[in-house]
Amino acid sequence: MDYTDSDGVTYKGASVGMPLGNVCVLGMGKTGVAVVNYLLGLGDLVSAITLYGGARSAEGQVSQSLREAGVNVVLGTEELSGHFDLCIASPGISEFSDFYRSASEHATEVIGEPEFAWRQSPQRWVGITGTNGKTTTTTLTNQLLQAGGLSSEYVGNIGVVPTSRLVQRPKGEWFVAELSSFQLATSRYLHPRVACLLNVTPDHVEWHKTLENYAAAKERIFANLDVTDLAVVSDEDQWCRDIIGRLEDRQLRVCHINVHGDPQTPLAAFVREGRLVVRLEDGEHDLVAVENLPIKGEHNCENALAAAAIALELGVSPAAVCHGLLAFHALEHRIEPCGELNGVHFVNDSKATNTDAVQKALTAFVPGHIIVLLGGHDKGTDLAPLAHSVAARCKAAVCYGEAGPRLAKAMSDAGADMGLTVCTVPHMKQALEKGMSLAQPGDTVLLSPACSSFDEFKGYEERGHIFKELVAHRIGAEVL
Ligand code: UMA
Repeated sequence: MDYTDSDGVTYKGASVGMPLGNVCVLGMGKTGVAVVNYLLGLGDLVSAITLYGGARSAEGQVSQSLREAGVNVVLGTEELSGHFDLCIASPGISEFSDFYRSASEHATEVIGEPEFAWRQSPQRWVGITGTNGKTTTTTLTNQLLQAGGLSSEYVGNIGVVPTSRLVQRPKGEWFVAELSSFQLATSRYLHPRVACLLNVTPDHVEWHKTLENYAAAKERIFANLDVTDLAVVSDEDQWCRDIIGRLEDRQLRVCHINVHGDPQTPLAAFVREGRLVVRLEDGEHDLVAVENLPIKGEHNCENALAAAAIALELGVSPAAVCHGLLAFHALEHRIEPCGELNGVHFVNDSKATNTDAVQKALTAFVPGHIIVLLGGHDKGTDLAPLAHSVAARCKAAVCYGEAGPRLAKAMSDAGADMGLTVCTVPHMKQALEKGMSLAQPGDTVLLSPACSSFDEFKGYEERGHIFKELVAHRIGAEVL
């Protein structure tokens, strides 16, 4: 199963224009529905389409209209029956679930959705993964490619199902794909021209079962790279450094990212004397000063280095990269400034759903002037490293929600001798009130919760919106 395009390039494992046989799709969310709609458009290349909605799926408008279009929709079960040539699984369905296991027993092959989209349209993919920073880097990379006059769009975990964009995808367009560990775990031939790994820190163990599996899923982004491709990898955590070692054993081109200094490798993206520098085979590009980047914090500097390296590799001029970097502002819910009152700044970092994201966010502000609001649904993560950073950088930690008492204990244990004020309140609203009462001019009240939001909200977006509304309300009330 290989495909050679009109430019004579062969893509191993791609299946453009080939018969797919009897296909089944797992999951009836965004991914499942997009894949089924695409399959319906393939006509005779697909002999039958079955959609399994999962144990909790129920009859509704979506299932009804898909049935009318000729899809065999099976709801309320995770047990497949019959035999399928190919099964495409939604990313939320763990490889270790009964649903996935049943699919493996009833299908010749089970793959994830980005793998399927790649097989159908394998040219010009950039893949970006990592525990944190994926969405910012994906968005910024897409913007830099466009700044350089390239045609590109972002797809993937960021919220745009790649398969949903295939029909209208123009020839020559780049797909800048944010790829989650869920999506990568089930990939096989997926072969980006540039693949980027930003970091690996503990997350999503409930899906992958072990941290080793999680890291291995991330590493799959590089599985099919060859010597003409580029791997862009941070060398700042041990998981990434181990992966770099294996990539270099394969003689691949690896661009090391390091915000603390020149890694002295032939290909590198790093900070030197406060400026972003990217070194590729064509020489060194001194880009912009870190302080002029609109996105703040060490981790954002790393994201900018990664995006710049990718764009330069793909032929964007250094001038266009600089222009794009200086024009790129924070995304919603990621260290997003959302108001100021009497010299106190308010920042919404609701997207920080794990401890590592909070530790990174803390680097964006003046040490000793941060009041961090931590709390939400307790994921049971080890809190010691976070507590150490909070104690070193913050003047106060206000803990709330289900995880509030455990967070407060960890913060108190680490901050007892360092003057850290620690308080516990029931909900986010009271955490903001408490934070405001502790703040003085020059301080930042930072919502960077380190937890998911499901004890109080529908998701991190809702939490962030409500936080911003509360801040706006308080600012308005004080001003009036
Ligand atoms: N389902 C089951 N059992 C399960 C899980 C899912 O039956 O255990 C079925 C149900 O029918 C359900 C459907 O699958 O309705 C939902 O599928 P899904 O959970 O894969 O969600 P989608 O709507 O298809 O969205 C997915 C990604 N979701 C997940 O990875 C959980 C979205 O990432 C992604 O934006 C979208 O595809 C497009 O690529 C979200 C996410 O939370 C934002 N990602 C994680 C993260 O960023 O941390 C990885």
